[in-house]
Amino acid sequence: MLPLESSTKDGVSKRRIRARVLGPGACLVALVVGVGGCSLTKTDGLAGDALRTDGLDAAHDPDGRSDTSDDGDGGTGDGNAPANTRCPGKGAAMVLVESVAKVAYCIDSTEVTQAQYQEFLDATGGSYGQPAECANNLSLAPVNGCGQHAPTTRGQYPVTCVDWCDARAYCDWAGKRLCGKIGGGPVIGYAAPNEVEWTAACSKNGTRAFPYGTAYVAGACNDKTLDAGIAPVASFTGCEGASTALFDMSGNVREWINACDDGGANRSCVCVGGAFNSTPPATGDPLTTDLSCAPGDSFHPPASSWGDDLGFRCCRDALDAP
Ligand SMILES: [Ca+2]
Ligand SMILES: [Ca+2]
Repeated sequence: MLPLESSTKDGVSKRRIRARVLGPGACLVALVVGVGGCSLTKTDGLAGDALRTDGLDAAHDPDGRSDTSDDGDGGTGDGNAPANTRCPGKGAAMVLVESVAKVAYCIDSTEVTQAQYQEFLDATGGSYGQPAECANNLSLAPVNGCGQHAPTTRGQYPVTCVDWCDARAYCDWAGKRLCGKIGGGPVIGYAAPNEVEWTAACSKNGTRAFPYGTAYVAGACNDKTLDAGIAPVASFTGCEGASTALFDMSGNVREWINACDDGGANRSCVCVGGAFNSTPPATGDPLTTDLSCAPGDSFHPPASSWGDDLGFRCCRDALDAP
């Protein structure tokens, strides 16, 4: 069994699980994320450019457009990178990236915000078709009593206190998908980091340990160094990367991805990137913190879990270039 920390607040059981190398969920992380750590270690500060291909960075406009990333808003918290016509969908504007295999795909420029999530709840009346593995997910609303869901006053804060099925449903409604395998579908068992949408985008296809570079920078992103608590998305200009207009891939809230074990309704799913309460690497080793793009010690709680430090963002295939 996975180690479990639980607390009760307002009669609601809150579960947060710290990853250990135990159980099927841990195996998944070891395969999905741990291997990424190995890859990053090899390339960190060394010949990372060997893995790069032209057009990896949305800043270089792989679609030939000039507006992909130079939004000029400087991360003011509105989370609104200019829309990319190759990345349609509701919610956050998306950043266009390209895989090592030159597959173009899109990732939300920010964590999904409270305002964006509320739009989903309002539009659907809180009811949305779900796959069989989410049959037990009876509510799409953030868990009452967890976090501070107040979309009218905290609209630019990331939505939290949503479980994996809630995140999946939102992304589907938005015409996107919960970030998973490049090309679509879930990450099941082994996947190289460069095959995982979220991890590849964060690490610039395995060439960076952190979204902003190869080494940890204290204060760049919203983690325990700042002790600032949760913040509106895209608040920290130093936390932009690995593509222009891609924010908070490290810290603020950790993010569900479509990487679960095969446990059915009781499966565990991976959360990536760490949160405002994550401890930075004491030795500089990216494998010692969950704030890196491919952490050695990540989270993989049951899909039904939720927390005030846990949100998500969405991905999708890019439309063909015009
Ligand atoms: Ca739910
Ligand atoms: Ca984050």
